[in-house]
Amino acid sequence: MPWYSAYFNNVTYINQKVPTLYTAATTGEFNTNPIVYGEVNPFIVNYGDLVQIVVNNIDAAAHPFHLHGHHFQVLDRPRSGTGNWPHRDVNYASTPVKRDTVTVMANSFAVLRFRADNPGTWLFHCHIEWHVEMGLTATIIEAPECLEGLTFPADHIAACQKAGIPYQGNAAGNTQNPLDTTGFITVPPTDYTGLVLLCLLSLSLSQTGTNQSRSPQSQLCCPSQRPPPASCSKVNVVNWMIRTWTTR
Ligand SMILES: [Cu+2]
Repeated sequence: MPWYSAYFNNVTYINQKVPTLYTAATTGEFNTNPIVYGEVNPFIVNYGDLVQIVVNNIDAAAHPFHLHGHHFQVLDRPRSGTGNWPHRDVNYASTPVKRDTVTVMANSFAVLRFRADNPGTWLFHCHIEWHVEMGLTATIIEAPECLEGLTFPADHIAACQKAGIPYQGNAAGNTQNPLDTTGFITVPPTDYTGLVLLCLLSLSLSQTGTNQSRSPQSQLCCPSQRPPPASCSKVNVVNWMIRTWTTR
């Protein structure tokens, strides 16, 4: 069976040796550099930013996109065949619907927004699980300055040790030089095993637990000593393009 891949902006998600949240926690100030995370489609978002995600779906099929860590506003989601986003914000509702999943129609687009007030490493992915295995996933590294030095429950570390998964350093587990990409996984697996999916699920479950344990007040607190960038009113526009999969 051939392997098919799917892409955001020509990049397909490839699972790395070190889970992304652990890399964010253990690479110091390098954690604002997307290089340290490997080919997980990392997007760095500053604390407090209003993030706008535009998904241009140039595929002939609809894809239900799901974001971890937030309920985003759906500002626009026109019907199939509309084409790409016209690069202008028009006629958005003053009280947009909020969802954690939105189906982006075929050959069309969606405009989504959320406030970056929940530090973490959050996956944005198609919810057709086979498409997750094909790499139709991106990773939002939200407020990395708040993730530096993050500590983990002992049973999380024990689970990594039991499974032989490194939990420190960059994507390949390099703790001396986080910018050294030696050992990064750059080639997708050659079979559909479900293992990638299992790993993603375990990561998202642990993050959900962290999210739920926070009080409303602490959601606005950054545990880091590093001051957050002064960009709280900025709108980051991220244009993510979905490409039809191709055989490798
Ligand atoms: Cu899909």
